[in-house]
Amino acid sequence: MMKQWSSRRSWAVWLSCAALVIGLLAGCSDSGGTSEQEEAGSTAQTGQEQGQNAGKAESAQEPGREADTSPSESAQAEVDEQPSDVYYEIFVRSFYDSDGDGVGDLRGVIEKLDYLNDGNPDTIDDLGVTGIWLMPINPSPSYHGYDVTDYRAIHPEYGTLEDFKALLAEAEKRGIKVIMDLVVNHTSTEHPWFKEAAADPNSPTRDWYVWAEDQGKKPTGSSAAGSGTPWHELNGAHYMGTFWGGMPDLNFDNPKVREEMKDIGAYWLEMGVDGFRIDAAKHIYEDLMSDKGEATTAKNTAWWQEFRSRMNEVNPDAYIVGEIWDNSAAVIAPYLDKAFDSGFNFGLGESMIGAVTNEKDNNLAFTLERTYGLFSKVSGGSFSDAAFLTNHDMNRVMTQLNGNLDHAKMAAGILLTMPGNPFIYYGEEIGMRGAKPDEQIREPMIWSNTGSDKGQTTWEPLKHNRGDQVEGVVQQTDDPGSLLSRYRTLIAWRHEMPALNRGTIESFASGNESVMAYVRRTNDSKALVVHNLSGKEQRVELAGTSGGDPFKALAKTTDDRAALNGSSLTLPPYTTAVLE
Ligand SMILES: [Ca+2]
Ligand SMILES: [Ca+2]
Ligand SMILES: [Ca+2]
Repeated sequence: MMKQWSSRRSWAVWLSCAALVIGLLAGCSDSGGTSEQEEAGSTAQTGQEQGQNAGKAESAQEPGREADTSPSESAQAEVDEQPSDVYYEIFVRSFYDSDGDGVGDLRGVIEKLDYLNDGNPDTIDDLGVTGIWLMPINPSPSYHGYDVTDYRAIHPEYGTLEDFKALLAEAEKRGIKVIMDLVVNHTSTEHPWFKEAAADPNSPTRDWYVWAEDQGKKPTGSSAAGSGTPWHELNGAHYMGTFWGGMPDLNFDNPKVREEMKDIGAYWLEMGVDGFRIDAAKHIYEDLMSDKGEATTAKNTAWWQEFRSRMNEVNPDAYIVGEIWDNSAAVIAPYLDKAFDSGFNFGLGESMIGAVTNEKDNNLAFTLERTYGLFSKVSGGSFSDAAFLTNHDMNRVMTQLNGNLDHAKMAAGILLTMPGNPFIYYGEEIGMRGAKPDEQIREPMIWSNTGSDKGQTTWEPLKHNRGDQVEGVVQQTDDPGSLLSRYRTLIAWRHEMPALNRGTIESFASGNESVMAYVRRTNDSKALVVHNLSGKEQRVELAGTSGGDPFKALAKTTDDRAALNGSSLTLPPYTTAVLE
């Protein structure tokens, strides 16, 4: 994935980058380090931080409203395309149960692959995703799995290595890539490495962890992940656990830890895994609040470059996406330099939800255009963005939207016309709801409201997704007006239009604040995406607003009443359309 794009840079983009870096760095003041204690069992993080960040993100974008100063206008010959897949994030425990114990498992995922993508481009009753991200599947004492006890095995409740290999094979048949969560910042306290280390200060794995007394450090300071004190007392000593006492941080200054983690990555790639979602990527060395800064980032990225380099020996096309929980592009950027293909774009998620909630354009394309200029430069043209509305650590988007189906459809419309790899959190496509605590944003996938599906998982009682709160897959599947149908339609557009699939993005001034518009452009095609975010019919006058060739045809629309008369585009309420 990295090769063919690597040297494609235009001079215009290069020249604009110096200014971009300065501008983006200026906007990167505080990075929400408190957002990340989820698997620590903390329920402290609520919509508050997200709300604050959303405001920040929007105001940062305002300057773009006036003038379309697209750097690509003068350099359309070469754009940095972003090869893309649509990924679907699966919490295996909640997805589908193959053996009747109420707990989702890998055989259950296999049974539902046809729902995700049946491998037949002619059928349209499947979602059409081309990648899945499995949340942790290794053995763990916790229901969520983010504290691992064996990095080379499968959680017994989820199945066996043979089941996993079968899943890889069945997914490949259907053109679905499989990436898995890799949680290496910390292990479980139940991991044999840690049990030995804690029991005996002279054990071979003692130095695999960070002990204050051994390293001559004072067990003071506060966690960079916002979980209070990161030091936890055990057998007369204190170990580092940035997220939670049950998750002791590994010591990446120990070469044996580095070798072990590279071996583990290689092990899964050799088995056929297509890549990794890297948990807590910036916390490898950012343990304490006082660690934050460029020197720590440099140590983090040096480690991830070393990891990447080893993965390239097994599969240079492996896709690696990092969880670097920060809204600032300047914080993400260093990780795209020969380390990760993508960093999840947390700020974009908030911008998308903000725009549909307020029914107003916030010109997020303006920010992306500049962000991508920076990412393109630092990655040598090899990055792809990773857009998402929400993930397993956030209140579900339908809950954030107060159950507004029109808004949910518009959010999907923006997400699935973004550059790079959009990620869908399981159940988002049917409007599943959920709010913290964490178990309640990870409730069982709703296959049918009648409870008639034998594979329905039941490990967690439904608080937000009962039959009177959300319609199941079976209830939505044949309804052209359902949210599920909208997701299918939008993903199908991506498969049909190269500009939507791998184009870059340029802001487009629609002259109408209820309309969000942007151009997606590849080196030989382009498309204009237009969203009417409001509940009223809107018009956009295209004449004089676009550089280069005008857009002449309505290629796609979610509402047949949309019309292009000459250069005048009319969009019914809550409509997404694409022009060529
Ligand atoms: Ca099961
Ligand atoms: Ca199909
Ligand atoms: Ca760490």
